[in-house]
Amino acid sequence: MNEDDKSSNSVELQDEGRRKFFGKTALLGAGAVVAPMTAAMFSSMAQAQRNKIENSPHVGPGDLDEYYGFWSGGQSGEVRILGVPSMRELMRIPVFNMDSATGWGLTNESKRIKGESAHIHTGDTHHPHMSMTDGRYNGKYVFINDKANTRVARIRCDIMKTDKILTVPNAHAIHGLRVQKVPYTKYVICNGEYEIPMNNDGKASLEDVSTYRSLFNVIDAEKMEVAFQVMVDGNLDNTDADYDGKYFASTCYNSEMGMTLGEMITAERDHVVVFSLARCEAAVKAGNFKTYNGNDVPVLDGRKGSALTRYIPVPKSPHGLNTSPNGEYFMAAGKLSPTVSIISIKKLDDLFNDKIKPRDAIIAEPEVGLGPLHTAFDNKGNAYTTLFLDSQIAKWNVQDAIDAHNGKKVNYIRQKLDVHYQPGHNHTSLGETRDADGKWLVSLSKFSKDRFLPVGPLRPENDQLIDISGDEMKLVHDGPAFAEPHDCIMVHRSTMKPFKLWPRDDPFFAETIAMAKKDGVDVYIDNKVIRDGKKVRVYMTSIAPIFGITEFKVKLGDEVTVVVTNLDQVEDVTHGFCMTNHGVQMEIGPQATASITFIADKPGVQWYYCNWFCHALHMEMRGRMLVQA
Ligand code: K7E
Ligand code: CUA
Repeated sequence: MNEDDKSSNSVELQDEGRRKFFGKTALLGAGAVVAPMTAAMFSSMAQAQRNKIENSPHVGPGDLDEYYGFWSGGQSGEVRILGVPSMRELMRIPVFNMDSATGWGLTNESKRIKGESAHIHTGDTHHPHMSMTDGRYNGKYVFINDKANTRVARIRCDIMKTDKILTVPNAHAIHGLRVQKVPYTKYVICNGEYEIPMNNDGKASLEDVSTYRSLFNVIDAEKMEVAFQVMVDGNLDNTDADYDGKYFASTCYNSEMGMTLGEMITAERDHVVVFSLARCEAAVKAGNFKTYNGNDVPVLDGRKGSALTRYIPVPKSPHGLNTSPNGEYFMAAGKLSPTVSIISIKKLDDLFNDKIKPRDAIIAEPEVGLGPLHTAFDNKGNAYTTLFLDSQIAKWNVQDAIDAHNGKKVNYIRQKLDVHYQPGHNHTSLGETRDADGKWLVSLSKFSKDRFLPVGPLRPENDQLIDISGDEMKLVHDGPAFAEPHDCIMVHRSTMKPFKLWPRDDPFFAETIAMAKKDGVDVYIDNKVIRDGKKVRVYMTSIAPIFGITEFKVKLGDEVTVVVTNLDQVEDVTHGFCMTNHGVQMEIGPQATASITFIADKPGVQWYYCNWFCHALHMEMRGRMLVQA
């Protein structure tokens, strides 16, 4: 590829590496990855040049996106990486689910990470959020909740794999999740949505609900352990942090503590609960907490009247909670009310010192439309709220809404744009950080109805891309998505530094390497079969197109662990290992070690093969296991 031709699209790290990669791969003859330069590619480069001016969603063949999008995979239990603005799906990161392609949930490495919940292969992910430093994405981790099994996972962004999964004790159904933004992500904050008896030991009843509570959870982001929990009144929904490192806020519905739908929506008002981080940390230090359910996690009492929290009344059943990127406001979307409640963060010190009443912290409550769920922001003082019932995005000006609240005659609504259909979350490029850039808005629409070819009764969702760089929002792309991306974030590509090869000493497979060492095996050199009673460990290297061991023998009923180390040093040359008829397969990335364990319960010859296309002789990359009866 010609340097000059590519200069209009120079990406900090990717392009240079890509040229090298193409060159190397071509030498190895590793398949049809080298496309000749076509007229279409030249014209797409010219297009890329124009993109800079027009904010076009068009990303031509061979051109790279400006943003990494991290998408929740909803009930699939995974996280997906999309390129934005092309909306091309680049990768799937299995998290709570089991994944046939990578062996996630099957390999010993992933089972160790899944820990006590390794037997659970379902999840319901909603809220992916990246770690920050001083209110800006730092490219280190993405955190995600699992509402279905009360878990929180961490994804390492250098390898784009899940590296920690925590089952949160005492709580039930982790829903809203965000990170501390300032000074850095020391804590991940998340809401246990459903109220359960404290303790939940089988002695409580369905009738007496007086001990039922929902918990706000503060998790140490590095250790991935619960630092403390705060017990509240009502059901916590969504949450966000300020830009001062002082307060967290959560929407809280069902202040009635009802157990049925009818009971949950009787009160005219519910709350935004604000948590004082300093007061909570001081209470933990002073020992002002209780423990429950036989574990030692400190649970603070943040119920109404507590010094740790303030309950700000807002119209009933609020849902989204979003901090404006200028650090001034928490915004709670009304859901059942057509309003967004704007809380002044500056007033929270006075509220906590009882100098003002809770409602005084609300400085405006603009009406934006029916069914407001979530709000996103640009860099020009505008907010974008999804209207679930109206199937629209309302663009409104925050200062105008505050002025209108104070009696000035201004129309704060800038535009309403139809989306298709029924949007839940929306998210702007960098909009939950100080770097909000006002370029793109994604509307995560829950229904696609007639927007795509019908594919049976189950339809995709529709993630719509909207250009917000001009005065008017413009819908530019429909993106079908499988179940069900609640939320997404967009991170500028300059923030991301993913590895091209695995570091040989990566902690991801360190325990497997340690096991090999105990067996006297250097996984980067040796090909060995070790018998240890009924357990057999098979250590083999792989380098395209051959496994280091092409035949081995075990006895019927042996527990066999196959450890494969990929010695290829070429980007993108991933091998696989699949033992036919045994339900095991996995991916081994370049320079990685991976292992999988199964019972040799079928006598006879069993072929194993590489299930990731790696070479012209990939089909021949296989070997035999003889199971002796
Ligand atoms: Cu609104 Cu789970 Cu963030 Cu869905 S939640 S929309
Ligand atoms: Cu190795 Cu295919």
